[in-house]
Amino acid sequence: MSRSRRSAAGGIALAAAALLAVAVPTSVSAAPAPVPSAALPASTASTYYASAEGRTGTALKAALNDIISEQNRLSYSQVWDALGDTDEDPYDPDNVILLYSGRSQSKSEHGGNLGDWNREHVWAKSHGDFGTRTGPGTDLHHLRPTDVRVNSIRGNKDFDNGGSAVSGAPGNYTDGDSFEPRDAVKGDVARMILYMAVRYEGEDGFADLEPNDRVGNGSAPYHGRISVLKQWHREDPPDSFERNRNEVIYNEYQRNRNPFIDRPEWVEAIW
Ligand SMILES: [Ca+2]
Ligand SMILES: [Ca+2]
Ligand SMILES: [Ca+2]
Repeated sequence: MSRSRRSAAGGIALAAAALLAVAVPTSVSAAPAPVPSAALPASTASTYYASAEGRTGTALKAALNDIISEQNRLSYSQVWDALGDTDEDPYDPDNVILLYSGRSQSKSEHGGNLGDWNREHVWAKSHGDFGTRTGPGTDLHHLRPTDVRVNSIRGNKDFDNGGSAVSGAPGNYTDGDSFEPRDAVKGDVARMILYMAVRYEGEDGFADLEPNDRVGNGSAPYHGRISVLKQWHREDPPDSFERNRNEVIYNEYQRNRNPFIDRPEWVEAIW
């Protein structure tokens, strides 16, 4: 896993260097190009989030809910192929990268057998009891390919630090009431949970999903622990894989975005 991530960064650096080498001589007389925001081209950012700009707290959360609730919805069976695009291994278009184990595996090896990958609901689908119904049950912004066995070990546990090592998924830990993902996806997990809290406010036939600071939430529409998720969000900011995933969901599937990938500072502005 770490090897593909390191080479991803190296590849981007090389590509950027190549772009610079080409661009500099031809743009000598032009004004310097603006530095793009960390996540989103300025043209998209200024239009997509226009009604949220300058807000904080509940006003920001409400504005973002209005924006991201305009979306296309998938069936649960459509999620298989969609995850093949959103989570494609940047160095092997036949494979996806599994969230917790970091394994690169053939897109076609999905299903319910040991060694397959399947569709993990990062916001556990029992928390608010939405199951696999179109809506939160099929929302790509929190669905990820995972190893069948590791998905089962995670179950519907809340997220928190600690526990014993999960075999076959280096860097992941679990105990009786919580799960800690590997460092490289800690922030991804946090931003997925917080997306769900903003997107689902009890308005479309599903529960109002909200984070809290507990573990053992069971079937209540809450997910913990917010203090830990905020720490993970700070320690693992969005990278190119996560930003690309947001773009693919926006451009090719749902037409909505995860604001916390585009604008990480909005986590603190709300929570
Ligand atoms: Ca625990
Ligand atoms: Ca990450
Ligand atoms: Ca909510």
